[in-house]
Amino acid sequence: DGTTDPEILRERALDALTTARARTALLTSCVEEPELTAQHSPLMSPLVWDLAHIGNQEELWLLRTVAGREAMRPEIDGIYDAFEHPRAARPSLPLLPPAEARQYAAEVRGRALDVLESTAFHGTRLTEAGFAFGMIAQHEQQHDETMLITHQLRKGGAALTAPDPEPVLFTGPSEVLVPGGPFMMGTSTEPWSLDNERPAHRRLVPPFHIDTTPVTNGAYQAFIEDGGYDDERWWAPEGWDHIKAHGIAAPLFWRRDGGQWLRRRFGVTEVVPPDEPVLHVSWYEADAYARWAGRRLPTEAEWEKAARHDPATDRSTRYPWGDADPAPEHANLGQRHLRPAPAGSYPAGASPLGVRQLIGDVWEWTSSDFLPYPGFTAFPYKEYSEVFFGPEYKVLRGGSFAVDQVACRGTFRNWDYPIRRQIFSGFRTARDASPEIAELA
Ligand code: AVJ
Ligand code: FE
Repeated sequence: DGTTDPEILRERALDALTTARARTALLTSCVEEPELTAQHSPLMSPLVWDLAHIGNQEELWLLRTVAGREAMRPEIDGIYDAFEHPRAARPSLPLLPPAEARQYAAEVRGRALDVLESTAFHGTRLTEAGFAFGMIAQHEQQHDETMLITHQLRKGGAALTAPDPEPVLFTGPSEVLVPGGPFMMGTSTEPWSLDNERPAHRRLVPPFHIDTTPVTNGAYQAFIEDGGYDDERWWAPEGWDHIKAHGIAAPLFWRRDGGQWLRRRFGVTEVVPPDEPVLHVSWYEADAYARWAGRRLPTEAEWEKAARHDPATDRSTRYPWGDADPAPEHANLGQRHLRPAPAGSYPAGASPLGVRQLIGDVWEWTSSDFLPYPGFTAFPYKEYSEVFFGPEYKVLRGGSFAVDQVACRGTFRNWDYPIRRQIFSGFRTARDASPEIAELA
């Protein structure tokens, strides 16, 4: 769990880097070479760009910054700088071909492991508790999730397979009351937390109800069947304009076939499973569904309070189930499955109040803009979080089945444009507690 022992953290850094590289290798070896350099969607980079970018970031931070080494190939830096070239323009760059990209990333890794051996885990903020190594493992895992999105967008048959999660029979209440009051949001102690998660600070959250599980495909279908996509009342004005301009009338990858909904999932077409959390919806769709249901999206603070605050101890824990690192019985993480688990799964991962699947399965849209916490300082670079703060981005929480545990915790923040839906996004809904209930809470 949240250890600060440098030797344990060094072991953990080695393990996190190795786990990330095995996943990168899988995602870039399960398709033929031409598919690595192809553009599967203008929304995404070619897979071979992600591969060399992973190596380039690792070189930049672990070799050049931590160890003070010279650039290995200074001429390629510009190609792999995410801010120099938008994704749609990346296929036409002089990218390293697959074999060279692999070789470059492997060479960087070999040297980075030497640096890991010889670096003290204290002294500078960058190396304190092995932060830079944890940051780079998280960066690689984030791009592995990005590459998995590219796999989902690619045409053609299945390239990846994974066992399905177990079915579940869930009979609990549909929502949970979270009592009002302050809680500690964010963290100042989690060693590998990223700048936007810091610092820990008190937040007052009025009492509210929140769904016990994410919203399911079945529930979302009821919104569609009720004409939800044709009723302007439910939609934020920009969302309404967007769905009408683009002919959006169902989650991405869904197609109606007679009386049923089908979806494409990693190269396979299947009937949409009604009890699974809905996936590939935009913030606008989540927001509209919630309004139709007489509810709303939770704020980011509500989500984190539901996920971390233990009313019995008045402490904020690292995860809904406590401070222990995630295990397979807690949450659907790490691409173990290629889909969310049915709503109500993972009772061992529930919060003290009984909220399930806050971690893993689907990224959950919140109503909140991506903003800095009071006392935020950009670290180690402004382009990770700071340049994205503002009202254009909405916060997503909790991670999806495609997120590795090194890049997932109760404080972890993700963000995207409200129109985005190729990401592994779903949501749950909330409502204010009525005044009488608020009194009791
Ligand atoms: C935090 C997922 C929004 O993929 O754009 C990767 C993570 N930052 N490389 C992204 C990231 C730099 C980032 N998100
Ligand atoms: Fe990156």
